[in-house]
Amino acid sequence: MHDIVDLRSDTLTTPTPEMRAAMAAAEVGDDVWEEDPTVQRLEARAAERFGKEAGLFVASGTMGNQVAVLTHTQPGQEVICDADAHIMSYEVAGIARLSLCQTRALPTERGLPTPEQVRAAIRPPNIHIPVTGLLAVENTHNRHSGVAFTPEELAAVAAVAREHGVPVHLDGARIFNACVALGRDAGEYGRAVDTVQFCLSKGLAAPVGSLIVGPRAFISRARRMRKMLGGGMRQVGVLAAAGLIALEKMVDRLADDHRNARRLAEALVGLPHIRVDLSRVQTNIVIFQVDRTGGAALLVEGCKARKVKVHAIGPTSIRCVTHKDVDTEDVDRAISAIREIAGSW
Ligand code: TLP
Repeated sequence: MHDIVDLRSDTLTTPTPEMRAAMAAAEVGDDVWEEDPTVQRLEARAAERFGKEAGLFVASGTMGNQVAVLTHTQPGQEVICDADAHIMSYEVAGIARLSLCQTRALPTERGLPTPEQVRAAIRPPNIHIPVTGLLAVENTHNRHSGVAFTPEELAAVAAVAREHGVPVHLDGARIFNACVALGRDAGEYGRAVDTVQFCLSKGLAAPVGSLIVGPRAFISRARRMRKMLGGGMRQVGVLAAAGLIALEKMVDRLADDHRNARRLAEALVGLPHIRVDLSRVQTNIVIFQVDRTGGAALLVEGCKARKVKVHAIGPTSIRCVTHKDVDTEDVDRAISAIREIAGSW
């Protein structure tokens, strides 16, 4: 039990004592010179996990996604993604500003375009229109309450892109949540797409860092893009050491977060003014609607007064994310708080 129950994001997780000890003991070198053994170990392990040739350690999920887009595309091209994709909605228009590409946002039911949608969105050769440069998919899907797609679902959309010579990037910020929820291996997701970005600093609890994995030649070009963005870090083995523990030891416990999210979502069903779609709550994210004008802000305030932090992602939408620093008692406190507030309206 914690004094404050913080459900705003799994980015709030703090490093474990084992991570801190590993950070203190890490063997380091200058990583721009590719001489940091701990970073090299992390990059190799990450690549291996996804069945890819090489990996690149980057500062954040946003940097990983944007470096991937920069590396995959040419200026003036178009990037296809779901209309609620993080890569388009929450990355400060990086695709437009850094890669000089436009996005083709497809409205979807659950966050993954269908193969037919992708087929219709890929541009035919024509002097007037942009060239499709990339298909970006997201798993699990943040804005769709953490829904998890199977490798087969990703492979089906990727196949259409590949038919047209369009590469596929997976924003797998929470791909290990999908692996745990569906009992699938990271390698199966790696096979479905060309490149993957995944985060160490969300549910896996490392303090910093993400990886891009993909073909060796792609990763070499991505390394230059990372340098251009100022992401060439030096004795960064101190961070990679925590990342290795995240990757090796923190994946299986994500099942606890999923159980807690489900517990929360199920308790919300039937509360006055609250609507939740249980079919979407497969991992550690619970998004629910508050049927009252300005309801999200009121709920955030009410919860805060009860030492529970939740996040408004729209005027009537709330997101709660479970993680290692939220236990079952904490979840029950959040449930009581929401029940009390909604019941008083
Ligand atoms: N998401 C954050 C916020 O940016 C919204 C959060 O609290 O969930 N892809 C996905 C699917 C993400 O959810 C996030 C972070 C990122 C990429 C970016 O990762 P960071 O925050 O490390 O840049």
